[in-house]
Amino acid sequence: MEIIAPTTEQLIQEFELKIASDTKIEARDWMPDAYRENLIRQISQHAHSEVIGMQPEGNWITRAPSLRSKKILLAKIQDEGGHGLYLYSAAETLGMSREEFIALLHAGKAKYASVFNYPALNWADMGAIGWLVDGAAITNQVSLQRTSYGPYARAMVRICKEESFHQRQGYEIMWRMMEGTEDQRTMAQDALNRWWWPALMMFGPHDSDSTHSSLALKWKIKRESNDQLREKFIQKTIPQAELIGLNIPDPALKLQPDGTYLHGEINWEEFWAVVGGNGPCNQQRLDHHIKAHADGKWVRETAYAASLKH
Ligand code: FAQ
Repeated sequence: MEIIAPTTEQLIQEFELKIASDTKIEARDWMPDAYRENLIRQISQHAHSEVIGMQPEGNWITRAPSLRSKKILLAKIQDEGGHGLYLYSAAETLGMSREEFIALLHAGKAKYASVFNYPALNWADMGAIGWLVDGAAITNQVSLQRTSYGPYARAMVRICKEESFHQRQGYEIMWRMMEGTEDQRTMAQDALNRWWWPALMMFGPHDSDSTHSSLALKWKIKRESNDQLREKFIQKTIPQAELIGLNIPDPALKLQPDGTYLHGEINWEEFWAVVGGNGPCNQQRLDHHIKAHADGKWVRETAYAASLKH
């Protein structure tokens, strides 16, 4: 019997039916090129963010104020490395190798989250990063657990469990500092002042300026828009700041009768400068990654050689 290959129209129809019925798209399934490309771009950016994101906190492991805080910070940073691993693996199912992803990062052609362009200046920044950066990341990632691509969705489920611990450890640092001395309270407020706006920038440009959102939302790669997620984060984080006596560094902040907050506008010029590769620590982050990757070459080669023996 002759087997007739489906036409492109039939393949598109089948793909869109799966999207409409919330059936996950798997690596073996046919998918439009634009769907594959958008996923590769987003997951690669996400994976690079997890790994580059280890640097601002890694800088503080040797200066943690107690053994307890050092152990927690070490475990947290190690988790972020693991998240990068799950995400590179998910992205590899789309047909690009880990080496290609890393080469694009090193060539400055792949992005990572803008927030990791900012320096971590003191211990309170460990609190602000966990509370705000992981807090923003988890707001986005809870939504991404329902993304239409199976390997990405499954990676997100595990990542979210760990990210929620990270958010709490960061908030605990801030809370304890706010219960401490006047100097500690000043440090905590200063860290919030420096990390608040970069954390809001993590959600990307306004929906009206977002290049990829319309297709990503249509194909359920993204389940909520940049502005919807940013708004969720803002509304839940302000009460957390108030509870421990911190002030959100936004003069336009105003509580409305319905209990939600009006807030000010992000400095978009700064955002686009950072996204364009001109962030304060971009070169330092890339140089460090390139060096660490070169230093680890012998480990990769040894692990590979050992794997051939079994
Ligand atoms: N930074 O059209 P859209 C973490 C770029 S994980 C840099 O709206 P999209 C854990 C965007 O790529 C944090 N670039 O883009 C952790 C595009 O440029 P392209 C990472 C940005 O993809 C915590 C252009 O602007 N999380 O923190 C940013 O639809 C602590 C136009 O933008 C994820 O990556 C930005 N903030 O929406 C680790 C989540 N925003 O590619 C260590 C997954 C936009 O055309 C320590 N990603 N751009 O050259 C996403 O959900 C999406 O990619 C968005 C952006 C929402 C980030």
